[in-house]
Amino acid sequence: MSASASDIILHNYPQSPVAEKVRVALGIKGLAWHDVEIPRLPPKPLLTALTGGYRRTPVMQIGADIYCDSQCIIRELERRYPSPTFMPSANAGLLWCLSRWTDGELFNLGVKIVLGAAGDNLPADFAKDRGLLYLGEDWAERLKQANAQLPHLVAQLRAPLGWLNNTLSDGRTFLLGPDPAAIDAQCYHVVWFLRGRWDGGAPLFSEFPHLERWEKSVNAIGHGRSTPLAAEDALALAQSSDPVTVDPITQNDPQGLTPGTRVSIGPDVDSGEQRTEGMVCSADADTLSITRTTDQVGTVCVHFPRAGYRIEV
Ligand SMILES: N[C@@H](CCC(=O)N[C@@H](CS)C(=O)NCC(=O)O)C(=O)O
Repeated sequence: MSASASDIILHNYPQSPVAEKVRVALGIKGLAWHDVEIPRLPPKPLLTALTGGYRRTPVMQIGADIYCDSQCIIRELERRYPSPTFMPSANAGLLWCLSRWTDGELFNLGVKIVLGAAGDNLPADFAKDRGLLYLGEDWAERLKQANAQLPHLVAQLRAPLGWLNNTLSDGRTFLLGPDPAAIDAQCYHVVWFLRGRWDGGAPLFSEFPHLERWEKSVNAIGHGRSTPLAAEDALALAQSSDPVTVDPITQNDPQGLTPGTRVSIGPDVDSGEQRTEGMVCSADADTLSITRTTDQVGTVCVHFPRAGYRIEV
């Protein structure tokens, strides 16, 4: 199955909770997309050829535009496909603020519980890779702590689960009412992850009947319509496409970025991840877009969120 330059391609793997967030988001909008399955562990040469180094999951590609991070992906999906909206609410700004918590602290708590509960049962290469990404340099020590402090971590999770359950207790189908929103996908991915990968998930969630009903409603949204695509075909498509024009840079950039500035960017954590280098074509408060040219993929424009990412000039 081949793809065209305006098609959505998601580089992901089935077990990834952050990819599940985006798959549900694609379901909310009822979109068709191509599914490129990537490895769970580096090296991921066919992915990093497109991103310039960023190795996390998922990444969205549309022609020669590469969108890194679910925050950036959800924003771009809303821009290109505004209806039905991800924000059926007058409080879109507040919902973006809330998503910093779901995607940050709540997701990290889920990861600590899953890794901590698995303890010594994790394959060594997986433990080292994910340990560095989510727990930092001293991950081995922190993994032991997470294992020893599991009841404490569960207590941290139980409180917000109760808040969500209370919100849903008036019988609403989704968190904001009758229509699903980005915040449903952003909360759901953590619940999906914990239920699927932690023995304690099902017993804990059974305390929260409204949350479980909501989980079923989100699950029933589905993932839109996906068809498999070979990674090589996605690369060839990038090579034969041109990036879309993005609005030029706005004023007052706190880091003094202007079109043409050479920068590197990566997640703002000490995880030793390879950073992506390129030339700024646009930077506003939400998004940095940089261009890169290589023989393998031609010229691509790689888009990152500003929130949660560190840019170095
Ligand atoms: N802030 C990123 C987080 C992405 C993330 O950490 N994804 C996990 C998978 S759920 C990951 O990349 N794990 C390592 C990997 O897939 O190589 C986002 O929202 O997209």
